[in-house]
Amino acid sequence: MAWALTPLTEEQRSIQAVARDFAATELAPFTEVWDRDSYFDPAIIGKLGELGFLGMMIPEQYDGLGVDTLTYLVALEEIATVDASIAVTLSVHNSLPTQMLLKWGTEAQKERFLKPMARGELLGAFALSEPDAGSDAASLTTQAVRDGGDWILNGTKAWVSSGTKGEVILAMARTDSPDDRRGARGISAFIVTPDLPGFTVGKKEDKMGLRASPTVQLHFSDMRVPGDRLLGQVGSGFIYAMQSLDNGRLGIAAQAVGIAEAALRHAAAYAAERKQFGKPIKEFQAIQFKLADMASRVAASRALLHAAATAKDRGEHITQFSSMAKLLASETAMWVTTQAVQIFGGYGYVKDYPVERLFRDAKVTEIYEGTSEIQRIVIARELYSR
Ligand code: COS
Repeated sequence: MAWALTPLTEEQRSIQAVARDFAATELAPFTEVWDRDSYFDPAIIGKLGELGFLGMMIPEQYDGLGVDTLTYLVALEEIATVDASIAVTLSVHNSLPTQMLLKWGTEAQKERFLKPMARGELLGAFALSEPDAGSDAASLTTQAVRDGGDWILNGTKAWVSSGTKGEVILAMARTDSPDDRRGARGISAFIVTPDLPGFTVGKKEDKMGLRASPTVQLHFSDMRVPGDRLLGQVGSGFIYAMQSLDNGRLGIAAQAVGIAEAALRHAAAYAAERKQFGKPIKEFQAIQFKLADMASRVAASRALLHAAATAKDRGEHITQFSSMAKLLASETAMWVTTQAVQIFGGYGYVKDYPVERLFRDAKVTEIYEGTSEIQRIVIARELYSR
């Protein structure tokens, strides 16, 4: 049913097949119970690491797989059609902390953190948001103060995906002083690890969806961070975070396309089986029209995402494209899963069928890594920036 809108190379098709097989054998039997128990299985990370899936866009020189963005997103979509929680774990790790280290890390930082992350030995996380700084990310208040060669960090980060298991956390903190606030330019990026004194994992969120991906608060209380954990330049952390989110949003779009594709497949199969008024409900135009619209929107989302991915691989500026892909794919995921629940009727509203979970999982794609409203702001602003 899912045809490739962008012709894939043999290598891309083979990595896609590896992801599909992995999802069918290693994830599908457990997805339902992990969702029910809100359980994250760390063994999966080791297995994905063995496949190279935790270093997908990291060059081989740093122990990664070294594939292009399209290959990565095609594999991510396959994982997301089966388990959107594992997909977001992969997306965050591959799009945000590893890319930040690759782009702005020193050789010593790459040796120490990036290489084991690419091998799947250390899982990465990204800590930008705070309890009072979400869409307005530049208003974050976690403060970093120099102390000799070290930095002392105080503050709370919120909505950190993989936060309980994150072993390398790229955290943004203010390095400007209270009497000389510099807005977005007063923020720097730090490589934080859970062994630092003053680091604690706080509240684990009890979420509507993506229940097998742990989301937590992190507390930094007089946390002493060695000077060599600063990433790049002082004052550039917000820019690094924004540039990285341009990539991250492609990952979330791929996750959303996967969720929508899964909902479409389940709904189409159910409509062929379910009989009412003496015939399968797929014989009714009311259902056919829904399925046709679902399939069209999934295809459009995938096409835009693949176009954005190839633009990125050509080195083009993708801020607008990436926000468009995320906006279209996430709103498609929410709409398609809603239609799928409707096609299932009462059976869609209970946990006996996967569309109930897909509906819950879809919602957050319209919220995290920038809400749909923020994507519209970015898209509109870019219209005037050329
Ligand atoms: N790439 C590179 N640089 C970027 C950028 C991007 N995509 N977006 C912004 N910047 C730069 C700007 O160019 C500006 O740099 P200068 O200081 O050199 O002028 C700086 O960052 C500040 O940008 P801006 O003034 O646009 O910041 P705002 O406070 O207006 O915020 C939005 C912009 C709303 C787009 C940003 O806060 C945002 O994306 N919010 C959502 C945050 C988010 O996605 N959080 C989810 C985290 S994961 S749960």
